[in-house]
Amino acid sequence: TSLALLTIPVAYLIGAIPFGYLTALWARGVDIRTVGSGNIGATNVGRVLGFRFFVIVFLLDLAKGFLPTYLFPLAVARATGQTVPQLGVFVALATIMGHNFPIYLKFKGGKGVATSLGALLALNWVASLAAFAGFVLTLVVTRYVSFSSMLGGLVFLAVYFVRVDDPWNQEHLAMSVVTIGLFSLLVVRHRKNIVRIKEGTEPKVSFRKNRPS
Ligand code: NKO
Repeated sequence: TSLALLTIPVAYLIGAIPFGYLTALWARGVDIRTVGSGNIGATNVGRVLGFRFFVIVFLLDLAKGFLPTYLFPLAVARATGQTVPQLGVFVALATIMGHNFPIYLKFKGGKGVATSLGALLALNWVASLAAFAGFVLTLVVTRYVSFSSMLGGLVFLAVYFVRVDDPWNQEHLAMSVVTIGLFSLLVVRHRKNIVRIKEGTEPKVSFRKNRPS
């Protein structure tokens, strides 16, 4: 179990790697926290540096959630010959806490959208793919990334709870509680976006090339 316990701080430190901040700094020398929405996520990096940087940061932030959540429980099982129940759920949570509250950036991090999707993909790919589909559809209709992210989270929650047999039994309790907690965190992290959407000042994305806003 000591090896299992060690995976949690390691997952936090991996999740805390601010790929959006680093990409903007290395590619253009800009501190992404001072431009656009000020967020270190893929959306803001794409907003400031261009769409291909959205893709790069999205995939890196997704990977830092997915890889630890997928690999650490397997590695622990291999090394010790025992499976630790629900270890993946806690590794997932640790990577997302790392992204949202990174030690390297004085604990001021992102909103946890891409990292949550990556981590949850390793735990429940069906609900995760549904969430991503919900995100894309909502984005096409509303053109608000923030609103689409929250709706994606809601789709994850809905699909997870519809498909699980008993969410409160031993086997699923951790996942059920963490899923609700992550969705709540996702909404809280978007509170400024929610205010802007109500005020009508939240920027929309454009799907056309060479067009402002
Ligand atoms: O700069 O405040 P901003 O406008 O950048 O950014 C708002 C945005 C922040 O998030 C990002 C990451 C974008 C990733 C896009 C793919 C998202 C797929 C959605 C699935 C959501 C699953 C979450 C499950 C939680 C329970 O929002």
